[in-house]
Order: sequence, then structure tokens, then C-alpha cells
Amino acid sequence: MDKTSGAALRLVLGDQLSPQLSSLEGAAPGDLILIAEVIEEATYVRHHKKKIAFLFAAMRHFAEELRQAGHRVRYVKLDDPANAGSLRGEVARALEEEPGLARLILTKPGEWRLLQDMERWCDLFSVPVELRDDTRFIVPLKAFAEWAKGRKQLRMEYFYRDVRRQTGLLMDGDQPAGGQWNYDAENRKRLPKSLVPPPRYLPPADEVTRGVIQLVETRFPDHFGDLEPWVFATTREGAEAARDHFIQEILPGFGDWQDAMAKGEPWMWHSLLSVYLNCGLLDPLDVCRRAEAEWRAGRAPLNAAEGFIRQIIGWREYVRGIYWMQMPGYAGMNALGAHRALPEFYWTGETDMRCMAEAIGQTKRHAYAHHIQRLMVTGNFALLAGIDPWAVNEWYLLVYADAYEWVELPNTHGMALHADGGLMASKPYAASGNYINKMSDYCGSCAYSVRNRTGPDACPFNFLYWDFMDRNLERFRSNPRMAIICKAAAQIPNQEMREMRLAAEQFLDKIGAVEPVSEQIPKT
Ligand code: FAD
Ligand code: DLZ
Ligand code: SF4
Repeated sequence: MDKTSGAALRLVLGDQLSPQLSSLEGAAPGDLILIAEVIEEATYVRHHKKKIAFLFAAMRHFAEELRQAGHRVRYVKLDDPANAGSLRGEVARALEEEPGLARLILTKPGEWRLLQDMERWCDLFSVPVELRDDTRFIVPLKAFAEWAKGRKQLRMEYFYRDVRRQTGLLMDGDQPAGGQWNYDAENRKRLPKSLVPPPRYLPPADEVTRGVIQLVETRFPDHFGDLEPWVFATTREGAEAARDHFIQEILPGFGDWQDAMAKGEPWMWHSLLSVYLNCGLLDPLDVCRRAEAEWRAGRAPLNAAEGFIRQIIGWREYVRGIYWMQMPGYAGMNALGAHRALPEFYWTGETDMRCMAEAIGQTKRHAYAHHIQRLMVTGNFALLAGIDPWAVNEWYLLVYADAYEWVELPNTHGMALHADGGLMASKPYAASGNYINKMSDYCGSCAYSVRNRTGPDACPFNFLYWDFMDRNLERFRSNPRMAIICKAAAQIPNQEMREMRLAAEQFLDKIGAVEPVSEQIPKT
């Protein structure tokens, strides 16, 4: 059958809400665009209530945006009595119920499990299926594979420099603006007590969003997280307003305080834009060009613009390249042999470790935590405690409103847990309580003492850190970047090391981080 003519059914997924989406290219008046709220996508992991509500509301608004632009849209709500429950089922129903559709056009999804499914659709349906690349990223996957070919190490920094050259972002001719590629060293300041993060633009829920919040409360009462207070825009206009507010008001401080954490301050100077970038309400290159323009106009310092742009054209593109190059094997990697269960407090936030209570508490409230909280607090704890990567991966995928496997998995397996054996990070991001104390004001109001690594009030991050080093000493010894810390571990007196090992074991037992868990975790 001819794949290129006849009226087309064009599917748009919840994280594909972009008018420039490849499956919408060439849409003609007889075509039908399908957007469907389905239980399978909401429950393949039990997503945070706010994530589901955000996405359903954004999908409903996008359907309206397409209608306003003159497209014919079939929007299926979750509570439609005929809802088939899955994307495949909804495509089948549309092809059956809507006359004259001669072909199906899709954009590749952001998760391996769904791509696997879609690749089988050409055998399932009687019309030809065209599966198009997702072109909303700066670096096509083929170009990433080319870049990676023959390299022993896939270091983000070199990839990032190539993307700077390719896009011309922050370039003066063929040289990096300001003479340096990277201003990371200037981005690690601790927040002074006198400095308070700026107020945020947190849009109230509109009528469509209110309706969806009620639906989610009724249909997913047992899912993790709070629906109120509402913090996300759900229209393109709203996302653009959030972007402009960030760039004009917040970006100047982004560089300096990028790694800082403070009690009761979930946002700091972060952009809160991942949620919009990842579902297609904002375009990554456009956001970066605006940040660059702010620096060129003298309204934001270079370390802020560079730091922000690096996260998007560097890290974001890089982790996507890693994901698609390494899947499906990547998800099953467990290089450090971690098999403990995820402690219950990851779901409740009820722990006397102040840093963990803050990070998990705001995750529950807002479906958001910033990078250092994800990496150096909850991620670091899971690494040190030896929690099974499957359990940790599932947690990160469901608790954050910006989480889709292409971006969540490399960050969790690769960056936080070192489960890929060092493919992404040349050494584990393991740290004792010292790091958290340096970058936050959490320790001052904690039940534990960050200064102690043994004794009744010793900070768990301290004895867990040295226990982790001790357990992995042989493995890390051959890594030159770990030489100093391995030497320090080896010099700890035997009696003290024994005490820390025992403290770690007792603490992990007490919090229910028991071994082993692998068999209980459903594999995607
Ligand atoms: P900002 O700090 O303002 O950064 C600007 C933008 O840069 C972000 O919006 C995001 O698009 C991009 N960015 C920054 N760091 C990264 C990174 N490491 N990887 C990819 N993009 C990045 N990010 C997600 O978008 N989805 C996830 O599911 C996700 N899971 C993570 C899990 C772990 C264990 C870790 C350590 C990090 C994870 N990240 C994830 C990366 C990062 O934490 C979030 O992108 C960031 O916190 C989003 O908040 P923001 O928009 O305020 O970011
Ligand atoms: C995350 C999500 C949720 C909760 N619900 C839907 C949905 O009902 N319909 C839909 O098309 N997409 C949804 N999504 C996003 C998908 O899970 C996402 O497109 C895939 O995981 C691929 O990235
Ligand atoms: Fe976290 Fe330890 Fe500091 Fe408490 S003392 S906040 S557990 S790092």
C-alpha cells in the first residue's frame, strides 16, 4: 500500500506537545490528529499525581491549540466510557471508527518500551505505519552515534564543545565566549545566610487544569504526591511566561548558586523549565538563544548563561544520546551489585535525616527537586546504601513531573548510581555528609551530627560513605580519580572501620533497606 498518500491518522503523545512535531509535518485538512489519555501510560509506573494532572491538562490545551490552527483533532479523555486503555487500543479504535483513514503517522517515543511496541504496529494494523524520528532535539541520534564511534570514553564536556561549535551558541568566531568553555568552577558557591532566593512565577491552575486535578484525585487516589499547591503552567503561553520570567529575573543568579541547597527553598535559582522542555511546550534551542541574548545584552553574567546553556545543549542532549545508544541493555546494568530495597521514607519523607526529609518532602509536594538534591542527596544516599538500581530507577521515573526514561535512566543509572560501571561518569558521585553541609544549611537542624562518623549521633551519610568505600575499595583502586580517597579509606584504623561497618548495617536494617530485592522489581 502507498505509504505517502491518503488521509492520515497522526498520533501525538503526552510528551509530544509541539506544533513542529515530525508526525504533524505535512498535515492536510482530511487528516485526523489523535491525542489520548490512557490508563496504561498513567500506571506503567504509578506516576506522581501532579505529573499526571500536568500532562493531561497540557494535552487538553494542546488539542485546543491544534483545533484553533485548523486541524481536525480526536481527543480521548480518560473517563470516556469507550476509552480502550492503551495507546495501541486507541489507535485501533480511531482507525475503526473514523472513515477514510489510509495511513498512520507517528513520531518515535521517548521510551524504549513504547518504541518496541510501536515497531510492531505495522503488523497489527491494516494501514501502512510511518514512524518518524523525533526532530525536536539539537543533535540527531545518528550524529550522536557518529560522535561516540571509536571513543574510549564518552565525556560530556567534549560533546558539549562540539554542540557549541555546531550551534554557534556562546561562540566568538571559533573561540568560546570569554575564552573558556566551562565556568563550572564558579558555580559551586554556598548560599550566604543573608541571601534569599527570588520569588517565583507559579501560575495558578486554570479551569481545564482544575477539572483534571479532580479527575486525578478521583482516579489515582493511591498514587504518590500532592496535587496542591499547583505550580505548573499547562499552556504554551504559560510555559513561555515561565521561561521569560526565569530568563529576566532568575538567570543572573543561576551560575553562582547552581549547586546550593537551603531549607524550605525548593526552587533556588533553578529554571523549573525541564517539565515544559520535556513535553514539548518549550523548544530547547530557543530557550538557549534567549539565555545567550541576555548575556550579550549585559543583563546576565557569563557563568550563568554558560552554566544554563551547558545543561541543555550539553547534558540534556548527551543523556538522550547515551540512552538510545545503550538501550535495552543499559536498564539492566548493576555494576556495583546493589540489591537492597528502597526504604519506606522515600515515599513518605518521614526521616530524621534533614537533607532527605527536605528533598523527598518537596518531591512529594511539587513533583520537583533540583539537580543537586536528586544527585547528591537522594541519589547519593541510594548509591551509598546499595539500593537496587531497578527500585531507584522506578522511583525517579514516577516522582518527577519531568521524568521520561530517555532522560531519567542515564541520570539515575549512570550519574547517581554508577550502575553503568563508569560509562557516563569517570567516578561515582559518592559523598559524605561534609558535601551536604558545605552546600546547604540542612545539617544545623538535623537530628544527626555531620561532624561525627561514629557514635550514637553520627551522620548516616558519613558511616555509609566509608562503608561504601570499604566495600568497593578493590574496584575503585584502579581508578586514578579515586586514588586519594582510596588511600584515605585504607588509613582508617581497623576498629573505627569496624564500627562504621556495623553502624551502616544496623542503620540499613532499621530503615528496612533489606537485601535482596531484584526479584521483586518488575522489569519494564
Ligand atoms: P535547571 O537546573 O534550571 O537546568 C536547566 C535545564 O537543563 C533543565 O530544565 C533540563 O532541561 C536541563 N538539565 C539540567 N541537568 C540535566 C541533566 N543532568 N540531564 C538532562 N537535562 C538536564 N531531568 C529531567 O529532565 N528528567 C528526569 O527525569 C531527570 N531525572 C534525574 C534523575 C537523577 C538521579 C538526576 C541526578 C538528575 C535527573 N535529571 C532529570 C536532571 C536534572 O536534575 C533536571 O533536569 C533538573 O533538576 C530540572 O530542573 P530545572 O528545570 O529547574 O533545571
Ligand atoms: C506520562 C504519560 C501519562 C501519565 N499519560 C499519558 C497518556 O495518557 N497519553 C499519552 O499519550 N502519554 C502519556 N504520558 C506520556 C507517555 O508515557 C510518553 O509519551 C512515553 O513514556 C514516551 O516518552
Ligand atoms: Fe543530612 Fe547528615 Fe547533614 Fe543530617 S547531618 S542533614 S543526615 S548530611
